[in-house]
Amino acid sequence: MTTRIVFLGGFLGAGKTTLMNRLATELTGSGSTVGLITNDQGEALVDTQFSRSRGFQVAEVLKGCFCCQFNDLLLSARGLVADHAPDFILAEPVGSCTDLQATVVAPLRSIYGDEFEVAPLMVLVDAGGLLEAAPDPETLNGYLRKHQIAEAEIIVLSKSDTVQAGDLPRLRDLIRTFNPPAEIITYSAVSGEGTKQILDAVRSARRSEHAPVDIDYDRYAAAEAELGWYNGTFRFVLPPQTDSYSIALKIMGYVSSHYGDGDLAHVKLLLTSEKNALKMNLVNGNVNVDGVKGSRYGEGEATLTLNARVVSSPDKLSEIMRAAVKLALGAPAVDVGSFEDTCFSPGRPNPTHRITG
Ligand SMILES: Nc1nc2c(ncn2[C@@H]2O[C@H](COP(=O)(O)OP(=O)(O)OP(=O)(O)O)[C@@H](O)[C@H]2O)c(=O)[nH]1
Ligand SMILES: [Mg+2]
Repeated sequence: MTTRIVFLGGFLGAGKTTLMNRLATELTGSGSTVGLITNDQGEALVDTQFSRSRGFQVAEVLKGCFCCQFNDLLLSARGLVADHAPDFILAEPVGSCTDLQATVVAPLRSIYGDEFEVAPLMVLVDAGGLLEAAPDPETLNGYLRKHQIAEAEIIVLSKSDTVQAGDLPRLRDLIRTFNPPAEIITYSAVSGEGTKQILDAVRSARRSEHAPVDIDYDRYAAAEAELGWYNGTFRFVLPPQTDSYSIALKIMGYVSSHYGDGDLAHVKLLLTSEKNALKMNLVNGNVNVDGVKGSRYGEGEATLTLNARVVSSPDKLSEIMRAAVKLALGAPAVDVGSFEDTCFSPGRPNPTHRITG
């Protein structure tokens, strides 16, 4: 028997984890079993902890994207199958990753087709982000975002609630200039628009059949290397009635004051204490809060997981993230008990397989 696997790609902050959790909720609600796979260049992921806090089975592929850690992806998928026999595996590649058709989808289809049924590649595109800045293939970031769109079989035009309805036809036309045959589904996690269409595509028996799209690995690698990639975990003790929301907002405020909105691809944090848990995201200058558990007030043993993907040198980013935490914990006078963090620029992608035929 094969397990259906659905890849949800798309640029940093496009809404992949939010959609993945929504789909998992809908699918489990209708009696299906679901396993999730998250992915990152580093370790200590907000996305994994958030998805686990929602009660889902989550496997992680760490220290490299699915293409470079293909064997880990395979082990993770097989582990979910062995332990939970999911009807669906939903997998979220790193947001700066592309060439998934050649390096992930094609190898799974051609080498492991007796184990996995690979759904058409879904790629999320942030409608608000697209309206603000169409991918300019002459820039490194634009080249990467354009390739992500070009290799998609289904484009999820996400966050439709952030643009005027009248702008949507223009955005769909823009997407078609990069990828004429792709199916485009307009989606909003806020209004629920498009959820049924996406679920229909996930549940259908339709398989990926797209051919890989040419790519210049020098430009792709240079686009990824523009980013500083910070993952940190801080542990401390919060006094009673500490305002977690205020701590999170101060961190985001400090980071925002040091970088332009266009450079802040995605900063996300999860702050959990014995009393509450709070997730906050900063994408393109917009802060979003997802209450995870309890009220805004935390207390007791607390853990802060902080992930930032910013156009920056790693040294500068690391310094700013540490300073942000120090400043935010200064007002309630909390001592950072312990922390570990890493910050780097992603290395050149070196895929395990690359099937271009
Ligand atoms: N307004 C609006 N916000 C959304 C929507 N979908 C996601 N978001 C918000 O966008 C932010 C980023 O969403 P994520 O799901 O974490 O994005 P992602 O693509 O997984 O990001 P990376 O893992 O960093 O690549 C979060 O604050 C979400 O709440 C949407 O449809 N509308
Ligand atoms: Mg994510």
